[in-house]
Amino acid sequence: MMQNKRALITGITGQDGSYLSEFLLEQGYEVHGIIRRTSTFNTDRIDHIYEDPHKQGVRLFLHYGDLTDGTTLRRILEEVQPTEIYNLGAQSHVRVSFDSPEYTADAVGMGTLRLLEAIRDYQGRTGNQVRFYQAGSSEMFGLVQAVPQKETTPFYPRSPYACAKVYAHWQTVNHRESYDMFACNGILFNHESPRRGETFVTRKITRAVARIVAGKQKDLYMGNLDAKRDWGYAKDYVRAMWMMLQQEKPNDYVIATGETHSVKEFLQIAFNYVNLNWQDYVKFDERYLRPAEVDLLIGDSTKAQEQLGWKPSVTFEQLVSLMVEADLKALGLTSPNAQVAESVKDNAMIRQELGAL
Ligand code: NDP
Ligand code: GDR
Repeated sequence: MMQNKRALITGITGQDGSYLSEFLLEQGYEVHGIIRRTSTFNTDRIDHIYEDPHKQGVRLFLHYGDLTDGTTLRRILEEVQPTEIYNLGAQSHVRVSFDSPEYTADAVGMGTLRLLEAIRDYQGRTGNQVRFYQAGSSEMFGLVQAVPQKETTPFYPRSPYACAKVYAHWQTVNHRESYDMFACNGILFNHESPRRGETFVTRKITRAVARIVAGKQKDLYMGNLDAKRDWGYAKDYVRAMWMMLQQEKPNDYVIATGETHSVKEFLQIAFNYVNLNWQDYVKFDERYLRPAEVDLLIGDSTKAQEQLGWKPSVTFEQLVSLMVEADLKALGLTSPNAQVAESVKDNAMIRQELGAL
């Protein structure tokens, strides 16, 4: 077990925050997370690992705060004195960022700067070193400049979200170069799981498939079905974040599977899994279109594979099937196709995920 490893995570209640917390707790870390005050509970994804802080031996702690509130970020940093910070907090929905561009820029762009500046001052004053991970995105590549996209591919962001992530990326690089901080940018391509937010396309589809089977939904309204994404499994991707912070020197890494698939292909596999034809259910609604679209993402993670020893372990078909399985299970349904269901469980992480549901 490691000694004195203390992580602070922004965005701990999100998909990645929840998997990263589990992973770090398994590695022996003390984990602190920043949560937002909301009028209804927002801790569903971490409830299973949360324990009463009055108990002996508890290693997960939550603090109220917000990336738009610099004073609180500084106070939490002083209190927690983390050795590693993972900045996963974000208004992370690309379509929504067109509706709320200013807030998105504040939380995603300025929020990262606030955190970096807080760390700079804290390190300067105490001499304690903090390793920093910034949750960068393949959306920064935006309009296709080259494929596959890698660390040296120029950015061309196509949404307020992506513009803010580019700003956060360069602030992270600039703090590394100006103040000798251990700061890394992960440039992560889309990664999904049964814990994915219900309005992202993958989960929207798999949830709809289960609800259609259950007779709770008839139609599925969607936007651009031709967009292509490089989709991986979130558990594989949080491991990469941690690996970046264990290196001797800070650096930036693309994390991707190297395969691309269209939204249509996702629909086809998800509906086929329950022996349905997606064309019978999917309808078009222009409100799911974006003012500017990212047509094609496919990542080259050679650098991460060579330097970190990271590689993805879940195939596209396994990912889609896992997500449909999980949504069926959540509604108390079993897969209509036992053979396919068994083949999904080839991977130990998938078995664990489905077992825990
Ligand atoms: P989610 O949308 O699932 O989670 C976002 C998290 O950020 C939630 O915990 C949310 O809190 C929190 N949050 C939102 N606004 C603020 C704010 N103003 N201050 C503090 N916290 C805030 O995202 P993912 O887990 O999927 O992604 C994690 C990070 O990685 C994000 O930064 C995302 O942009 C980035 N990313 C994600 C990829 C993906 O495919 N999943 C790919 C590349 C990058 P609450 O629960 O209260 O809403
Ligand atoms: P993305 O994910 O924008 O890639 O950002 P999303 O799942 O929202 O969209 C993927 C593609 O599907 C198309 N699409 C639809 N999308 C949604 N949400 N709803 C629909 O009905 C629909 N129909 C078609 C979209 O146009 C798009 O082309 C995700 C987020 O997690 C970001 O935070 C992260 O940085 C990137 O992935 C990498």
